[in-house]
Amino acid sequence: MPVWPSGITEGEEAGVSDSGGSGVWRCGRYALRLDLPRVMGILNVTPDSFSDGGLYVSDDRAIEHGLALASAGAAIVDVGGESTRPGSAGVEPAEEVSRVRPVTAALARRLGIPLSVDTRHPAVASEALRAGASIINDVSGFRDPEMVAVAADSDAGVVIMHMLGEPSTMQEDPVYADVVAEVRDHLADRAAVLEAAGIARGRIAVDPGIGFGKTSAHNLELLRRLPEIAALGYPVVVGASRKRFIGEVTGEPVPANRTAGSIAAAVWAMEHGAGIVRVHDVKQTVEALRVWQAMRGRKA
Ligand code: HH2
Repeated sequence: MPVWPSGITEGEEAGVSDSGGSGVWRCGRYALRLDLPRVMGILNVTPDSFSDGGLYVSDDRAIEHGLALASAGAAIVDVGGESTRPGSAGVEPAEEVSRVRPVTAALARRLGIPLSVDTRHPAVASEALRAGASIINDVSGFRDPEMVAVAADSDAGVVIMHMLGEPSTMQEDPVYADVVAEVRDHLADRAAVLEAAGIARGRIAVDPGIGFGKTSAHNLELLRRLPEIAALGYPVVVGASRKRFIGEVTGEPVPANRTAGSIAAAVWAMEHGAGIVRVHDVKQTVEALRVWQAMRGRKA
């Protein structure tokens, strides 16, 4: 049985009984140990995502790709039916449900790892949970009280991400006095709201929202000072994969060609307190993290 990087043996059947706060993230029927680096594989079932839009719009292709992400070592597969790239206008929740639900249901039947739903809409989150998802990944940080209610009514894990404004306008000259302090305080406030609504601390993860209302300098600062976000005590998710700041550093304009830069960011994030990295290139990232882990020993 593989010891790493699979999350497959770590559901309820593994008998993990931790109630949070000590390196375990509780997500529905799964308890994900975070003493090992975890990779969340991106499955965008959208026509317009910034790097892989249109590749997995048919259910069959999406399911096949989800299975491939898991066999490449993803501990979580993140299914998204709405692109939130800068300037995007959003989709109707009914359309988003029709993209996400069949793929989530099929993968939940076939995979023994948690699935997350990447959505800002309560109706989509609740349909995805019904279809078998175990995590709600909300890039708007559970701004909508209905979204908090959906999470509170479930036992799902939650990812609270920081975004300044809305995708349609978030890259129009974002300004912070201290980006890290503001993102950290915002995440702490949102986590307190979720805890007050009855969502146990052990179910909550936070994400600084790389690229969501941030310049390249902001993104680099957030990664440089990631330990300040990790000091909040929640598992930290980082999604830097193929994003524009990587292209700006390397000079690579095509998102799909930014794998090497993305891996550097993923390894840096793990070294500086992330527990989960959200990536497109799962196989390469898993291999890089294996080498990192072999040099470093267990994270603990
Ligand atoms: N980034 C994107 C989408 N969802 N979720 C979390 N938690 N963190 C992130 O950084 C994050 C996210 C944007 O990337 P992608 O899904 O590849 O693109 P698009 O929004 O165009 O579908």
